[in-house]
Amino acid sequence: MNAPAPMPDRAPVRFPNGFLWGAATASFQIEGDRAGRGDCVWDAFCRRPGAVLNGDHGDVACDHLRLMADDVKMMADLGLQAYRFSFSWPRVLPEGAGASSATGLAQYHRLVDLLLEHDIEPVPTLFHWDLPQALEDKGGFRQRESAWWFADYAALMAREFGDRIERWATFNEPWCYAYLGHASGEHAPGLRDPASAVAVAHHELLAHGYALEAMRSVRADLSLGIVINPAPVHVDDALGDDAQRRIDGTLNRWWLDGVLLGRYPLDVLDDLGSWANCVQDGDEGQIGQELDWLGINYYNDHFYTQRTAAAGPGVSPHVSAPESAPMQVDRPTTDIGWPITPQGFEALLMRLQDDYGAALPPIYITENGAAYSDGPAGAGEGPGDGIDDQRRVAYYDAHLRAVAGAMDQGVDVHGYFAWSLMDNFEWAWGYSQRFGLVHVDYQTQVRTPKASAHWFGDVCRTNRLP
Ligand code: IFM
Repeated sequence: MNAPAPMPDRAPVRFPNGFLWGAATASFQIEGDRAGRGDCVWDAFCRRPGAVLNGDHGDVACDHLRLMADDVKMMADLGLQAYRFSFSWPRVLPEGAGASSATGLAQYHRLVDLLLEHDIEPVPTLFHWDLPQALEDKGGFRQRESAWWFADYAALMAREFGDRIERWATFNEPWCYAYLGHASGEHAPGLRDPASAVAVAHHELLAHGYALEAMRSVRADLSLGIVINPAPVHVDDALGDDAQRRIDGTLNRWWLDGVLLGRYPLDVLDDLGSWANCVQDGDEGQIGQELDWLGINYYNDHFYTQRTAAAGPGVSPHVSAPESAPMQVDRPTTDIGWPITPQGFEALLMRLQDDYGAALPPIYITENGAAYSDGPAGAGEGPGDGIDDQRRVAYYDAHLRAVAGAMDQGVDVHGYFAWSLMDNFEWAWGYSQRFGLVHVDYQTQVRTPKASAHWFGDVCRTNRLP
């Protein structure tokens, strides 16, 4: 285990009045209640032997749909002002399209009611990777038609909830769904086909563009955004600068240029060659609809070197730089092995401002957080009765200071959501990685706020870093 990072002597930092503080989760990662919804790609992926660590799955997860009243009260007690969650598409449309489920919609109406009763703003995302399996069976986001499946679903949700929810995101981290799901195959649906990955990357953005239009035609007063996960890309000399450009192109510029400028970068289209033939005339303009806000998820900078035989049989998600492999760097890491690089967070926010200027809408940090295994005494590594996850506190403190540093230099950040409210299903890692402010005992479903939850709650309430 890494030693807790020392907390240097630092001055308190005050955030602007009205800065929005919250925590985030996603449907498949916490909801449970498998009976109440249609199959999604992650159910199928979890059933595939060896796909998910320990054969873990989302059937129960944090049992949040059953425990939602307690969970919302816990959020209020912690001092959260907003809660970012995702709607499960197959819970409201078990077949992905057609008849909606009254039960599924009622579950979300109850959640939204509870949040509003507790004065917590609901901030839903429409797609956080749990595509209805019924749609995957028709080709999923590889099919152009998926743009209209998604727009219809988005319009339904706007009609149901638009009177009580103002701020919405269409997609969460579409890069991950496209490239981890269809190129490296480490996520659902588990394909390893670069052409499919690029088609998914494009159709997700096309779906985003059509959804914005569809939702605005239901209600003109919604505040609509998308959540992406750009990161600074570093390469060593062995890999070289051109690979840096290519990785940066598909990881970062494809998404940012697409949604903010309404055009894909020409060098990226060149790199992708015939894989990008799925892009039709007029698509880029449709994708570049006006955004009310941009969600940025940041965990760490990315470091790459040349892939060698020693790097093992993995397939790179970076389809235009297949010769690349992740590089271990000599820096402290979180327990999932990700380097801790808060200075890269500030640099990323500055780059957004420098590269996109007036095209950049207000930014919300929609995810940021760290996996640390600290648990209650006897079950983990924390002392006493509490869970003294000071390493997570140090991570949040450093990254919030990076956000504040960028804001001091003019970057227009309006809010911050910690990932995650509670420990949950960490995709191919199963339940082995704990990102929560709140510890979850998966046997008993007992929730225990960690030291970081109390620390973060104070930050939310006081609007400042101590
Ligand atoms: O758990 C995920 C989340 O679903 C999407 N963003 C990154 C988190 C940590 O890996």
